[in-house]
Amino acid sequence: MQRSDFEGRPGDDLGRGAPGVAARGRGPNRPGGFSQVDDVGPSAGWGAARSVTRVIARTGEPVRGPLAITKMNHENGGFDCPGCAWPDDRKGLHLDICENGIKHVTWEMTRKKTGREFFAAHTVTELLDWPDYALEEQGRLIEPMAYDEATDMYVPISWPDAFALVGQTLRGLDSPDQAAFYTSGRLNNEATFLYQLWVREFGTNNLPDCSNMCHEASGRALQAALGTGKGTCDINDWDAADLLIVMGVNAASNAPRMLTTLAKAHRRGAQIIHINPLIEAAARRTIVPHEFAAMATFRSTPTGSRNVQVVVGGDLALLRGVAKAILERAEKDPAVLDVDFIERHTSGFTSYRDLVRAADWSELVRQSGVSESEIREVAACYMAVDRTIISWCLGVTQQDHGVDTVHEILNLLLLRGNIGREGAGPSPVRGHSNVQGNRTCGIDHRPPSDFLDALDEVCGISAPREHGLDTIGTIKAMLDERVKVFVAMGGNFVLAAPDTDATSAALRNTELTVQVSTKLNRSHLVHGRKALILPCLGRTEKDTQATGEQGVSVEDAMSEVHLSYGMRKPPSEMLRSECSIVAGMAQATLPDSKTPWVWYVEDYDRIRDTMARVLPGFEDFNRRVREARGFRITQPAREREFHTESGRAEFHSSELPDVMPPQGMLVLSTMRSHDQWNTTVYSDDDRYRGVKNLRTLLFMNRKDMDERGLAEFDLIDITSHARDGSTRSVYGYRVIAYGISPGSVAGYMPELNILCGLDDYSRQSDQPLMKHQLVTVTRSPGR
Ligand SMILES: Nc1nc2c(c(=O)[nH]1)N[C@H]1C(S)=C(S)[C@@H](COP(=O)(O)OP(=O)(O)OC[C@H]3O[C@@H](n4cnc5c(=O)[nH]c(N)nc54)[C@H](O)[C@@H]3O)O[C@H]1N2
Ligand SMILES: Nc1nc2c(c(=O)[nH]1)N[C@H]1C(S)=C(S)[C@@H](COP(=O)(O)OP(=O)(O)OC[C@H]3O[C@@H](n4cnc5c(=O)[nH]c(N)nc54)[C@H](O)[C@@H]3O)O[C@H]1N2
Ligand SMILES: [Mo]
Repeated sequence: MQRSDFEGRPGDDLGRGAPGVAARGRGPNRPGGFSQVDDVGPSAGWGAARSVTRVIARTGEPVRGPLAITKMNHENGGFDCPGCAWPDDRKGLHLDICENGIKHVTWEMTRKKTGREFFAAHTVTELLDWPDYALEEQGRLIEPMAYDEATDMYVPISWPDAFALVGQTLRGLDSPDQAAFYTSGRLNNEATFLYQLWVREFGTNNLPDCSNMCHEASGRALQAALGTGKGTCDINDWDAADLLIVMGVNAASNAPRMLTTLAKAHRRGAQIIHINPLIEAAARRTIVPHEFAAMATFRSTPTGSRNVQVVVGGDLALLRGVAKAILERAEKDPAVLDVDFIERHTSGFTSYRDLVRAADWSELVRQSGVSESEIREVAACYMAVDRTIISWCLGVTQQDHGVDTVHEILNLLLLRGNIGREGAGPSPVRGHSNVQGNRTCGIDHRPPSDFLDALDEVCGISAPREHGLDTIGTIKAMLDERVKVFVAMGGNFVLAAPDTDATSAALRNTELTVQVSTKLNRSHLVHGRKALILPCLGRTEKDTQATGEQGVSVEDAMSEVHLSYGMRKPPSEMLRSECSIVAGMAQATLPDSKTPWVWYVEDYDRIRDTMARVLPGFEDFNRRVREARGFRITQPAREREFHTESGRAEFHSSELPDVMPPQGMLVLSTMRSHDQWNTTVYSDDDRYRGVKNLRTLLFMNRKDMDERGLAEFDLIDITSHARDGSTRSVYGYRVIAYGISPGSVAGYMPELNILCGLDDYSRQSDQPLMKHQLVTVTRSPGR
């Protein structure tokens, strides 16, 4: 049922933070207004099919799109879905695919091309006024372009000249630390390895990446507590768990193939608890995509057994409450703890126990927004089963105390020995399809010294030991001219990073920006005094080098590494692979380099042979990666071998943070819609949340609306209050009544990055507080 149907386009009311710069990433508003629908039905199924059909029709790929999809995530010769990092089905199911993966692939496969004629027809200043959607809609970038200041246009440049410009500018710097090298998590392992090798041979660890905004907190906590930066579970564990706790993930939109696993788990009687300020689609029911009978009869399967609605930022308090209930029970019934495991394998238990015992129930309830009885029910559920997995994503990590919350997840698992055995353990949901592989292969601004030692020895370089800049550090350094060259392997930095105004000013302050990309985006328009756009092959395309067609490897969220082969003819002969572009830039930068850049690119097996000698767990890489579905990087923590200082898994005792907003303020959490891939917005709909044709919105609890005298769809202004006292506003948003925890509000990234001040980042992880901004909400004046 449709609650309301407004006339007029919401876009008309937009007051934006920074004209010409701010995210305007909205899809094509359809005439006929926007709406919110009450009953959105189960996830996946026919709604998904309709949505996919629309995207395929728009990219003009009605035949090649669907054909390509049958080759996706296949064990023999297919390409890895460039979408999320959820592992492939172990049985190679032919339809282990999802709506959003399909959108993602067809987005790359468009027939449209953004060639030199396009750039000759538009100045950069003019393009800055285009919506983001329209920029990407122009199609694939097909030849290298350089910014020409005299005409304010991008003009063609040859590959050798482009490389020479990069090389000259980098060599002209006073120090290698005056350059920063960003990675978006799609870059394959081989290109990643060459990229970091180039950067370190050049002499810096300035390797910011999207992970700095994503799972930095998870990596830090996991490393400190378990001696591994990754989750320990694989998909078989998911299939064996009795209880799955899913925290701060919108699985139906962002890891849709997880729904199949959740549906299967529910059928075999496992419990599934979702912890989220919103009740998301995955917490309800799904139609499993490869179950044709279910598709045909609309038969859906539940994917959740309980929802716990925390307040934004309240997860740590909730988990501590669960631990408190368990420790209370343990006084009478010690068997609820895995005492043997705690004694043999952990350290820090007593101080953690004392801390939890001292915690005050009323404070835990206030800080989590969850009642004591509900917290106790979660604890009872946890104590009733043998095998538990806790999974989490950005709702947990993009918080001031994200590292502590991940530690608390681990504490809870350790209490009952839920690690290093089948069906149990921590299992973060990673983001980009190869973001985990990027870290494994050396994208790290704080590289471990044993990695650098191995790199030096095998590659004959002397890598710098000093830590480099992360995302926030890079923006600050560009602002005050400590960094003068910014190179990006993919991504859309200006929109993805916090504080859009500051990030724009930072990029504009540089001597040179280099973007290696597949499609035009805002980061090409907000550039340095000189700028290059270097177009690359996508993952679906054949990568042919001197010795023939090349495959590239990727690592999924569960540490499985496998090969991916493109299968389509590239849209232009001018395109180069990411490996080849890195090698070209490296050669131009390091004329005396002993690294055989060209030789590496001729045959990626040669890169893999070097990687095998540098990276632990990659022994015999070329052979193992060619086995069916590749191999899993060994995980000592999975075997209860903890590479921490104490040699044990560490309980971590942290203070309970105060996450409550001051009187009159709300806490804003920013997230993705269903029809979006990070900064790429496919349409203005958000199907599972029942929203049509509207992105400039704020989900708010009725109670908070009533307090402010707001009715649904009223126009509001949102002002954020940064730590340094500065304020930032967006105007003319619409309020949507939603079942979100009182005191918490939610809206969409990347538009709302305007509100996230540059200094508002976690001191634990240096992650921007994208899920915890203090805001005030007022009715737009004159409405
Ligand atoms: N289709 C699609 N897939 C994607 C992406 C995409 O943009 N589109 N992006 C990829 C990337 S890079 C990443 S990192 C992942 C992101 O995957 P998600 O983490 O699912 O991303 P968000 O959309 O930010 O959603 C955050 C979720 O956390 C909840 N949340 C917000 N605040 C809190 C809180 O304080 N506590 C708890 N418990 N929950 C909270 C929100 O309600 C929402 O359900 O997805 C990846 N997959
Ligand atoms: N407010 C707020 N901000 C956020 C977040 C949030 O939850 N809230 N989430 C953060 C997170 S988790 C992340 S990961 C970042 C995402 O940050 P990024 O990774 O920087 O952004 P994307 O939107 O994924 O990048 C899209 C662009 O990548 C390029 N591209 C696509 N495919 C390829 C390819 O195969 N090769 C190359 N070289 N380029 C390609 C295209 O040009 C496309 O426009 O955003 C962060 N920003
Ligand atoms: Mo991410």
